[in-house]
Amino acid sequence: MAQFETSNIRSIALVGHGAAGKTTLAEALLVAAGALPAAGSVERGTTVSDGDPLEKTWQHSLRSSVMHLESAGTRIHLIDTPGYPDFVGQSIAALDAVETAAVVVSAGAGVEMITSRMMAWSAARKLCRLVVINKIDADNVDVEATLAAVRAAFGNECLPINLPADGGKRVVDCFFNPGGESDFSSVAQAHHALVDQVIEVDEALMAQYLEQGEEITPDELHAPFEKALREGHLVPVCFVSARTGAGVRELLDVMVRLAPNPAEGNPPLFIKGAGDSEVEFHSVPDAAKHVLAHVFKVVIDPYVGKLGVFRVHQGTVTRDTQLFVGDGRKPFKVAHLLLLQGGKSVEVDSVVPGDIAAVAKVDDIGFDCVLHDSHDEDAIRMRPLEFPVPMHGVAIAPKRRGDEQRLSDVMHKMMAEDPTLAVEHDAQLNETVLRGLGELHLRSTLERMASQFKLEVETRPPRIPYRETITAKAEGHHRHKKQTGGAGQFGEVYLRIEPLPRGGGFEFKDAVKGGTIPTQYIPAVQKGVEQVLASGPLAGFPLQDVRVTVYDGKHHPVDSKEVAFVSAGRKAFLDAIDKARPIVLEPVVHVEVMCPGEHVGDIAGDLSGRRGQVTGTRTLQAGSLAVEGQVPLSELDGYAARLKAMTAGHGAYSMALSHYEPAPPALQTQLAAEHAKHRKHEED
Ligand SMILES: Nc1nc2c(ncn2[C@@H]2O[C@H](COP(=O)(O)OP(=O)(O)O)[C@@H](O)[C@H]2O)c(=O)[nH]1
Ligand SMILES: [Mg+2]
Repeated sequence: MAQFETSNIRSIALVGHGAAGKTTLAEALLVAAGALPAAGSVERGTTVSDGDPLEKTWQHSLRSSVMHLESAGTRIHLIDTPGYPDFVGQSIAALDAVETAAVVVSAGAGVEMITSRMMAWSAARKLCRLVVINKIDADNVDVEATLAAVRAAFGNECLPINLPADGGKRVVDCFFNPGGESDFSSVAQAHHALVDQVIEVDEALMAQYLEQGEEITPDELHAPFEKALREGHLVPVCFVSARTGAGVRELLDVMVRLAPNPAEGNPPLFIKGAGDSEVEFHSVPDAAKHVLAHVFKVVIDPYVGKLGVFRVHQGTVTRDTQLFVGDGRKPFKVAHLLLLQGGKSVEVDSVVPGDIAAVAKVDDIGFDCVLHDSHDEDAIRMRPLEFPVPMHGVAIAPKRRGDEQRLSDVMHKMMAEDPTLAVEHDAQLNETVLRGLGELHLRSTLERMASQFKLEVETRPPRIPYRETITAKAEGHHRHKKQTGGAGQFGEVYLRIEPLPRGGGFEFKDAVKGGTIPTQYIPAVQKGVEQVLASGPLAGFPLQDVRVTVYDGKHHPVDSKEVAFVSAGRKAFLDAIDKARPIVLEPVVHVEVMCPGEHVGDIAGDLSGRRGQVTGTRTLQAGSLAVEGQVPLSELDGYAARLKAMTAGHGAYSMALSHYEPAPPALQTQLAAEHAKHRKHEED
């Protein structure tokens, strides 16, 4: 396989709402570049990127898929991503592997929920953006209106670089060689709009253009074009039909000639060191420097094992390179270096900045880790991405007895693949809760567990993940003293507790003076205190946002033992909580409901009726709207069914944790009473 230099590499993610045609477009691009003899179809389950058995049954992408092609001496890495809110974690992660986000919009459906989210997320990540309006072949689509909607939603810097012609059967170029007739608007005008927009970022060129009235060639425009892309001053719009192939060659041409190479994009931000010595730095896309590569995707296959998919940001990785994982001390040797084509792969000798490749069977590799080859630069990581915090939960237990350990192993494997999955243990009910972004997300996770790992589970609705905290400062004290025949037990602890701001977690401080509690017993006190955290005394929920300061105590030269201080620490903490006005916190989620316009009133009214707050509505297109709001999670029980009923099946929603806030008093009392009953039951 030919080697490519960084300047001849492009990395592009196809992102956007579900059913916009991303997977079909990826297929069409592979065919147009000759990487694939003929296009498969999503419906028949024969595409390169939806190769997973579950994707074939569901007929849409559940995971991101990495592909590559070659065109005009350029290697293009493509990442096809899922477009449903439930699977958006994969799409967010892909943004760290590319310079360009190609946001695919269906000409029929227009701007949708994930379209706007991906536009915003990729802008926040400083990616160059390209809008691809797909399905220009389809019947009854108003392509002109879709372009207008894109510009209304994302600004006038969205400018067509080509336009549909012959009723969507082909496209005409507005940039390199403008000419011909388009189905709507003038090609010459589109050309001038582009040139005007581009030269705004280059004063010298602007002067040449304005004062001397000189024509500017596309070559002269290249550098300012890239600058305009980098600064978000220009978002080119292309038109295609992934189905008929119209505009696909032209899109490939745009990717080769205009999409930034790694040196033309905005370099990503890395962080190294910890605490005060933490420094931020940008990678340099230079093949001769130290290696910096970022793992943005991990696939765990029961047969092949773990595959770490990474983007090279700096340096050259060759077969036999020794690489460190994050701050790991022991390097691993790259045995096989793979370029992926969906589920298949080809081996290559080396990869350089801009390349996306994979290594197999390296245990230490996890999602989001950085691979590097410098011994002294430890703890290197990328500026973290923000993923939605999963709140949709299901309590699970293995169907077969004795599978508990395997369930825990499999869930850890699945979490390593998916940053939007979480597992919680409900200490009080001794129950395992799996959390994801939505019903579909959890269902596909459980299906994968069954099909891929042959692990079947029973499910039931989980408890709401309430939390407990305190609202006042208080002091606590306990003296643990036991005299049982021989050696006694003695330990005494004085501590102070105070509330931390929401999200502050837990802090433990040792302020003991003069060794009244000997240093070696402090960990025992901390252990006792931490025993309380999993199940708070008020209603049995995890306790958070508390600082505990141990400041005094007493010990006995003979009878003081670890157990004594564990017990004293625990009871002193309970004593303090009792006086610190403990309360129950409830999770409030951010919801986004997408529905046809006529149902907006009902949806908003219904959310308000659920102690919710509607924070806004956004027009998407084609008569559909997104209603955004915040609602306590406990009020969303059965919401999927309710939404279906309200919108005759045309609504969709997603949610993620917003914050925790005090539960209403009646709910507090109820939860505390249930806990008291439960405890009494256990004591009887
Ligand atoms: N008419 C038409 N249909 C298309 C086109 N591209 C994709 N589709 C169809 O739209 C549906 C969704 O396509 P898919 O590629 O799975 O979309 P994705 O969810 O964005 O990956 C499928 O039924 C495709 O056959 C197109 O250019 N024209
Ligand atoms: Mg897809």
